[in-house]
Amino acid sequence: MSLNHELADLFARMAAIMEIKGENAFKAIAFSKVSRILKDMTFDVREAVEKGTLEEINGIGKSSHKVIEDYVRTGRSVDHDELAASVPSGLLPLMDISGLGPKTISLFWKQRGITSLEELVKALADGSLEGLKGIGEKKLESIRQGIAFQAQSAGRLGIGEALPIAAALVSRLREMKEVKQAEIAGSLRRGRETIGDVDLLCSLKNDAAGEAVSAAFVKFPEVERILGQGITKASVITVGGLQVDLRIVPPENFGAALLYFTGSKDHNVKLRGRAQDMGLTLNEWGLYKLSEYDKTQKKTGEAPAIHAVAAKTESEVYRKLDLEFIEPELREDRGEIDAASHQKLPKLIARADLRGDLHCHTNASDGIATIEQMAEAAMALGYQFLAITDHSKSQTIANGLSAERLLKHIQAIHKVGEKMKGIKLLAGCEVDILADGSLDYEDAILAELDIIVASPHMALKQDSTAATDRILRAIESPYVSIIGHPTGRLLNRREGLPLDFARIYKAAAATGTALEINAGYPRLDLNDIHARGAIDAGCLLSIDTDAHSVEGLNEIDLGLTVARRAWVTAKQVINCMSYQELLGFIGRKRK
Ligand code: DGT
Ligand code: CA
Ligand code: CA
Ligand code: ZN
Repeated sequence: MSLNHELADLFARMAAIMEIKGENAFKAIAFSKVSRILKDMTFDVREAVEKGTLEEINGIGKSSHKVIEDYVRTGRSVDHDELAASVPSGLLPLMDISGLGPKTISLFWKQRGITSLEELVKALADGSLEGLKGIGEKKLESIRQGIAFQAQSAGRLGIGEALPIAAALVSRLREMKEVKQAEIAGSLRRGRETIGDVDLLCSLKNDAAGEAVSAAFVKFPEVERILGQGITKASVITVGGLQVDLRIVPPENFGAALLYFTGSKDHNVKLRGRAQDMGLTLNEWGLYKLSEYDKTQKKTGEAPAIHAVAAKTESEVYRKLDLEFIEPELREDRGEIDAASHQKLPKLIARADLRGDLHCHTNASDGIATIEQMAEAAMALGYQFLAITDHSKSQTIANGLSAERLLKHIQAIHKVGEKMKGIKLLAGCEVDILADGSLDYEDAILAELDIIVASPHMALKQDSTAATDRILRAIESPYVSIIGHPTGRLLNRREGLPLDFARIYKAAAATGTALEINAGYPRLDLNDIHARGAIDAGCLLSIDTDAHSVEGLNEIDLGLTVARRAWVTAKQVINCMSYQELLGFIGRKRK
C-alpha cells in the first residue's frame, strides 16, 4: 500500500471514530474528505511534506497537516493513536461490516455495551438488540448478513489492493541485474477480482544467482514477514497481509512455468488432457513427447533431461497444442479451449479501443475537478468524447444537483464543450434510481440532458423481486441510456442488489439500454460473470471510471479486466462507438 493510501485509511478511520463517539461532526466530515483527496492524489504526499507544499493542496486543513507530517516522519500519528485509544479497540473492526455504520455502532456501544464482533454476534442471536430506537428487525437481519458475507470473503484480498503490491515487487525484481524476466502469474494475472495469494515467476541471466535473488526478494520494503527462502523459491507476507510466492525457473522453461502457475487449475487440467490425446505431456517444465518422457529421468525440482516440444514461451506451447493463444483472463475453463481450437476466440477489448468515458463527476457534485479540467484530462487520454454525469438531487451527501442547478450545469457543460476543440462533451447526469424504480427528476428535466446514467445508490437491501422491478422500471425510461453500477455491490464489503439478471438482460437488450461495468474500485459492477451473461443475451455494455477527479479518469484498467474476463469485444461496448454512433444509440431509445 502506498503512503497516500495508508494515510487515506488513517483519516477514514479517524473520521469513523469521531462519528462513533458522536463528537466533532464537522471535523469528521473534513477528515473523510481528506481521505478521499489522498486516495485520488497522483503524487506522493511525502514530496509535499518535504517541499513544504502541503498547504497548497485544496481541502486539507491545518489539523490534517499535523497528522500527515507526523505520519510521514514517524510512520504513526499521535492524534490518531490518542483517538483510537479513546474507544474500545474491538469497535473498529465493526466498521468493515456491510450494513453497519458508525451511527449504529455508536448506538450499540452506548445503549447495549457492545464492544466487539464477538459480543455483537451474541447480541444479534439472543435478541438483546431489540427495542433500540431506529433499529428494526430488517436492519438487524442486514447486519447478520453483513457478518456472514464478511466471513465468507475472508482471506481473499481484492485485486485493487493486491495488484499494486505485486506490481511493485515485480518491478523491483526487473530492476535487478541478475534477473532476466519477471512476471505476475496465478489468479492475479488472470484478473480475478479477489486474490488468495500472489504467484510471481522469474528467470535469471545466470543460473548461480538464485540464492542472491531470493535473498534480495525477501528484503524488499513491501515484505513484512518471511515464510521461507531457498535457491528456487521464496515465500513472504507483505504489508496488508498478502502472501506472495516467488518461483525462480530456468529461462528455457519460463513459458511452460508461466502457463502452469497462471492456471487456472481447471484450465491446466483441460490442457493436459488435450496434450495426452495428442501423444504429448504437459507440466510446469514444458510440453514433451509422451514416448520420450520417462519419469525416472526427472529428479524432483529439475527440468527433464530431454528435448521439449515447447517450453520457452506460452505461445509456443499453445501453438504446439493446435490452439490459438489464450489470453490469461480467459483461462477459467469457460469454453476457451474449445473456442481456441476452432479459431473462435473473441478479440478482447483493449484500452486503445475506448473513445470516451461516460460516467464522471465534477466539483458541481462530489468531484474535485472542474468541467474544463475533466475535459482536458480526457483529451490527454486520447478520448474523443466525455460525458459529465454529476449526482442528482436525492444524493444530498454528494451535493446532488437540484433541478435548477442541473439546468445551469447543462449550460455550463455545453459552453465548455463549444469552446474546446478535439473533444465532445455530453451534458449528462447520474440520476438516482429511487427505491421504487422512479427517477430522481421529472421527464421534462431528463429531456434536457444529452445522456443519462441511472444508478441505484440507496435501499440496496431490497429482495430480489423489488430490486429487479426497480431496475427494470429505470430501463423502461426512454431517457436512460446506461444503468450505472447495476447492483451497487462493493467488493468484499457489500453484496448489492440480488437482481434476477435474466430479466434485466432481456429488457436492456430489447430497449437499447447499456449496462455499465463500473471500473471504480471496489465497485467493479457488473462483475465478469454478469457482464458475460449480458453480452450473451445481446446487451451492450458501457465501461466507465465514475471518476471524481482528473486522476480518476485513468482508473479504467480494472474495468477492462472485468470486460476481458467476460469475453467482451469492442463491438459490444458503447464507449468504443464513434461520437455519431453514440448519439444514434442514445437517440434511438428516446424515439
Ligand atoms: P488464488 O491464489 O486462490 O487466488 O488462485 P490461483 O489460481 O492463483 O491458485 P494458486 O495460487 O493455488 O496456484 C497458482 C496456479 O498454479 C494455479 O492457478 C494453477 C497452478 N497450480 C497450483 N497447484 C496446482 C495443482 O495442484 N494442479 C494444477 N493443475 N495446477 C496447480
Ligand atoms: Ca495465487
Ligand atoms: Ca500460490
Ligand atoms: Zn454512482
